[in-house]
Amino acid sequence: EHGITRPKGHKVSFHYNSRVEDMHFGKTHPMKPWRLTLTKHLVLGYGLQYAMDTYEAVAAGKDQVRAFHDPDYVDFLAEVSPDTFPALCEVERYAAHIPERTPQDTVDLGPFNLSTSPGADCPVFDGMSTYLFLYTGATLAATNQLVTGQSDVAINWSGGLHHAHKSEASGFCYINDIVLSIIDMLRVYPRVLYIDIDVHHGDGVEEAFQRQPRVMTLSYHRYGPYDETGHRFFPGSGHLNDVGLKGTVGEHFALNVPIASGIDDRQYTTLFQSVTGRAIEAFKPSAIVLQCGADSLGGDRLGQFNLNIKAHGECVAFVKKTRLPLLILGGGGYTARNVARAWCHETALTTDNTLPEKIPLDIIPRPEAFSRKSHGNGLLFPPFPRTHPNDCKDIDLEFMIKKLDH
Ligand code: V1P
Ligand code: CA
Ligand code: ZN
Repeated sequence: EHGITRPKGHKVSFHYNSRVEDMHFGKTHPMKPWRLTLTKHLVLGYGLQYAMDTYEAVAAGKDQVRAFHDPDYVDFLAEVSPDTFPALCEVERYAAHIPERTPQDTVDLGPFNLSTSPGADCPVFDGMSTYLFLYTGATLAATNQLVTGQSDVAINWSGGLHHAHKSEASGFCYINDIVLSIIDMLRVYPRVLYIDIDVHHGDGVEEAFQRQPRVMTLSYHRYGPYDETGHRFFPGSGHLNDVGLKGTVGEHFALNVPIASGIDDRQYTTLFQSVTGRAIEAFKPSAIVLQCGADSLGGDRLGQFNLNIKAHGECVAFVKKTRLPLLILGGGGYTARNVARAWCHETALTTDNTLPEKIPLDIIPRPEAFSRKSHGNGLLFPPFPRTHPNDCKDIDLEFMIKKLDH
């Protein structure tokens, strides 16, 4: 028997559509929608569907996406495929959005920072439109559950694409489902707090609300000086002193916690709980959106932090304790087996279930993903290679708290 129970006192909804799993960004591209298949296998293998209401997501409509994005960009995204891309590039209202080539560019860029060149961050791939409008539809359905009071916590692991701009794709993100969700929430909630534990800076969300005092954005991310190759850790923004657009009413309603490589569980947990705790106290949000990018885990293909799944999950548990309406989203995460472990564990803890450490390999369809000797078959404690030295001095908490007091 699965031993899974429904949570007492709150309702959790889970939003997903398996059609996102078949998508391929390209052979060498780190973003693998297949990590969502593995997550689903663990969630169902452990029986967590008995603890929540599960909903099959439907595609968002173009009109819904236009609530934030440029209408030309939305039309382009709805029509684009590897087949239609060359012809669309010739259409005047799209061609106007082709960025000028800079010497640093390694790939040919089309309109809106999209590209069919191998190695592009935001490639045009088969089924792309379907994928984009589905992950957005799942986030909007989850949001609707919250604003109508039908759920207390709503989860969409296929969402959380925090880099997308109004009329530009960026860093594997095309439609900013987070911004769209928060816009919907603002119709009902006086104040929304956005928290981002992806290893990258949540620049798209911060930018969208930089003049908006009803939304506080708070991102924890890897941040550092230029490396040997003349690059900054992507996207290069999120300095401690960035606090929202100066001279507008949005000033002081953005917070950034830049972090060096190799941060460990103890350092991160202290930092997260003190800063997030103070932000909640000061801002008094009516609802929270939590982006749970799993590229902040140790051993991630792109990330440079050393978090274990337990510490990553403790961030979710800490936020859940506020008992505010909570939207939980995915984001980055490039070592698929660990992404699935983390998000399954976090699904469990939002429903007040504690899962057995041994993954039920006999039940899941692809046990080999979790049973390789080198990886172990535990849920929370797979052996993470610690490839990044800990360059992390404890952060100036006093400084952060002064900012919050402002
Ligand atoms: O560093 C860059 C490019 C190079 N500059 C022109 C910018 N891109 C990064 C993008 C990382 C995106 C993270 C998304 C998220 O926050 C949310 C889903 O997790 C990048 C990296 C890297 N190591 O940072 N792109 C790629 N690697 C890449 C590698 C192979 C093929 C395509 C892209
Ligand atoms: Ca972040
Ligand atoms: Zn990321």
